[in-house]
Amino acid sequence: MTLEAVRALLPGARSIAVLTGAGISAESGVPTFRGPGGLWRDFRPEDLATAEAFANDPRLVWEWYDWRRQKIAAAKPNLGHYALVTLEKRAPELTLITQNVDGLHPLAGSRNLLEIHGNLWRTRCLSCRKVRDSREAPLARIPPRCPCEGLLRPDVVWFGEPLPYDLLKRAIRCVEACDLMLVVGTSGLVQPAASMADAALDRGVPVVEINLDPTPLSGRASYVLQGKAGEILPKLL
Ligand code: BV8
Ligand code: ZN
Repeated sequence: MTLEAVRALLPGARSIAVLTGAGISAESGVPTFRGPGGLWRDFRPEDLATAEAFANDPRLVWEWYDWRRQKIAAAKPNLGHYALVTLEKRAPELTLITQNVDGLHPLAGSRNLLEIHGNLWRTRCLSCRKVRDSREAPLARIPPRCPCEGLLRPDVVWFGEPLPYDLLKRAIRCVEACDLMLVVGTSGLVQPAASMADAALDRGVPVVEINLDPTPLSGRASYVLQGKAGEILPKLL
């Protein structure tokens, strides 16, 4: 049974790298990007999550983020998030790399966390560049403005924008140092996150995919556990 084989790998793992995507928050009621219900007013994420879309229509882009912030404000971490917190406590070393911007991993208690696509609970001012925490949902004013009168944007990485260099460097370094990698709830379509598993596979390190559906990684992963992250991860503990 694959689940037993993967469970047997955990006690001996010295350094675990975990990569998560929107699928780990699905059971918390947070819509995924490419699954059913993930769309908003028939827009594709690639159409709205760009600097061009924001420059053209900051109000539309902020209406989408305000909708997501309200959904996420009502969401709680699920058993998948908490299982990764437990695993981080047990393993000698575990780095959690997430593409998610929903803030549910830090809320669940994950510490060694790299939010490589940013966090939608932070804003950045286009004028004075100040980054702030902002928990207001719904936003009182759309688009929100800085006290300096500058336009605020969500502090997330949009398509066509580079990932924060230090976070990306740390993520690649931990994948290159790990002796086990878990890839949970990601469709494996967005780069550079989607290529991280290759850095582990190329070194012969076991890569375990946990996903509802097959993805481009499934054919190369060492183990594929098909199902819900909130059900599978606790069973691995
Ligand atoms: C960069 C933040 C270079 C915003 C996100 C052509 C033109 C332009 C660019 C490109 C191009 N081709 C490639 C690129 C690069 C581009 C890219 O990859 N595009 C894709 C669409 C082809 N990448 C970029 O632009 C990146 N930057 O390359 O910069 C550069 C370098 C130097 C200088 C200038 C530029 C930036 C990418 C980051 C984009 N930002 N988000 C926001 O979220 O608002 S990406 C967005 O997608 C989210 O972060 C999300 O996490 C991410 C990936 O999606 P997933 O997490 O995988 O979610 P998805 O819905 O797709 O899948 C869910 C999965 O879960 C499914 O498999 C499902 O089966 C599974 N699931 C569902 N329920 C469960 C489950 N699994 C388990 N349990 C469940 N219960
Ligand atoms: Zn400002």
